[in-house]
Amino acid sequence: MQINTITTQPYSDQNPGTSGLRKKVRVFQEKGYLENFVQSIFDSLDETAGKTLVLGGDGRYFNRQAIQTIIKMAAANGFSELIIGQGGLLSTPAASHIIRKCEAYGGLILSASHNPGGPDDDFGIKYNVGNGGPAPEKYTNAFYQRSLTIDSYRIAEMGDVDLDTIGSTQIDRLKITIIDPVSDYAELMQSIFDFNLLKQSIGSGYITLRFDAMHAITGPYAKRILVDMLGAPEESVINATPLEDFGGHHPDPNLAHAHELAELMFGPHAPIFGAASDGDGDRNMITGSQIFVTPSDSLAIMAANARLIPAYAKGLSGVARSMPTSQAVDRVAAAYKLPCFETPTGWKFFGNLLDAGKITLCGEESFGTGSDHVREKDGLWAVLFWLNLIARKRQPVADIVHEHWQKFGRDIYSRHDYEAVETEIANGIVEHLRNQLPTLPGQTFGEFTVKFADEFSYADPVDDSVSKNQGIRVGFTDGSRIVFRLSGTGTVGATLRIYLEKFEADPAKHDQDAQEALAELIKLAEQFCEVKKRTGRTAPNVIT
Ligand code: VG1
Ligand code: CO
Repeated sequence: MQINTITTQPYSDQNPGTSGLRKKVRVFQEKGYLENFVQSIFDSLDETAGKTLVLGGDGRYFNRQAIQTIIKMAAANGFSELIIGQGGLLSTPAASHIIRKCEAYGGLILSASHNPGGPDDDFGIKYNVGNGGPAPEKYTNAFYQRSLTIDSYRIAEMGDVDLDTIGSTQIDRLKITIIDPVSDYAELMQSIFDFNLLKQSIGSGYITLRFDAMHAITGPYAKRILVDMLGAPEESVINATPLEDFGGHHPDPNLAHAHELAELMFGPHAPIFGAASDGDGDRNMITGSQIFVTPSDSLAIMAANARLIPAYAKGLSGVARSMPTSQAVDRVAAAYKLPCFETPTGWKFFGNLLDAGKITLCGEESFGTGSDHVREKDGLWAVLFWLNLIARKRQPVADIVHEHWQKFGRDIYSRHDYEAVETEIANGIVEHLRNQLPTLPGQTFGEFTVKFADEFSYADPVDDSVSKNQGIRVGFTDGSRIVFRLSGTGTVGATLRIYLEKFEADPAKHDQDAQEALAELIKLAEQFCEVKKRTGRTAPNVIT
């Protein structure tokens, strides 16, 4: 095999964000752009020679081309085996599982997750380490530093590999194995949940369900597991065919983007359970007939009921949530005397806690929940968790949620996103917020008195690494919070996220509309950050 060393110019913008490097497809198609980043990753790893790499993506536009390029580069960089999902497909949690199961050195996942796909939209690439989780910051910093000085990459001269036929081929010293992307993952799910009970509950008609795959990666996974294995009717899975452009939609599971499902769930013919997942299959939206479960509540409810699920029957070692996620899970942890950790946004911060056995469950407000079964958040896992819970409790979703609130109180929660804000304006907002931090504590605004105001910094209890500037928090004496941070996954300008939460202990007030209940905090957030004033906008782009 002829290996060529190609001279290249560094790009200055290959700094991975919250979850890998995400850019417009056209940027990735620029000369050497993809190659530079992949070589920067390979150069930063201790070793590539003789190692196994897992490779797959969410099937979005440019997936196949990128995979062919990466195969040739992996061959040139001395890897000895590549494990690739058929068709170049692997959901993010499935990739995480395969890395762990095959004891691979790491994996490359090609996805821009919930961002739209197509020639004019987004693409992304992320490196996962041997535990199956996203590379921690010390790696991603190294990738970025390397990308700033890179002057050549290595690529093998070889034809395109057939990605569609399952089986192994040997090309010189490189073994390439194409695997079924679903079967290992389906087997893992079967080892966690009570599939017999689920089959009965679905077969008897007690559980009726609708899963919206949003034309993204979870279609084949949901069909195999929910329809073939658990016996749900074919029509239970909608938008099940993965498309390169997700049918022109945002594959983002929330009430705004999964509107077909939302209409059904709040209409007269709603099934007992409805859910959706995102582009790469790691997010989940949970709904029941006439009710939407916020991701923060979902995490808390899972933690409170984990013993009902076979894999967690012995109880949890601890729980964790990202900083902007509501404190609902903290209340469960306090009641059950479980350790509870608060980490920065992004799944990479849960890895050490999971590896060290300090936590079993973790989640984020951004529709992400997961456990120690893999090292990524996992959409279908969350769906099966809820189905198993409904089957065990024999209660509809609304009853499960209301009972939980009665016991623990409700953390009324919402997130407001201002997307594609001019970078300079967004930086100005953050600066303005930062300047106010020293003066806020002790001040009273209407019914709210500021208890603390700071910029979140995280010291990892396992490896003592410190991550600074992870979002601005304003906490009030009654436990309410407003959090501000800039997104690290967008590809146009900056996205300001405002997270709002308020605790309500009184069951008589649990049915309030979140936007109404949070109205005072929403006003206060504007007073602090001036996003409307500074951008001239009148409302957020997305409210979740
Ligand atoms: C967002 C979410 C964060 C999540 C990340 C990756 O990041 O807020 O909680 O971990 O997306 O999820 P940011 O920096 O834009 O707020 V995914 O499903 O897009 O890989
Ligand atoms: Co995702």
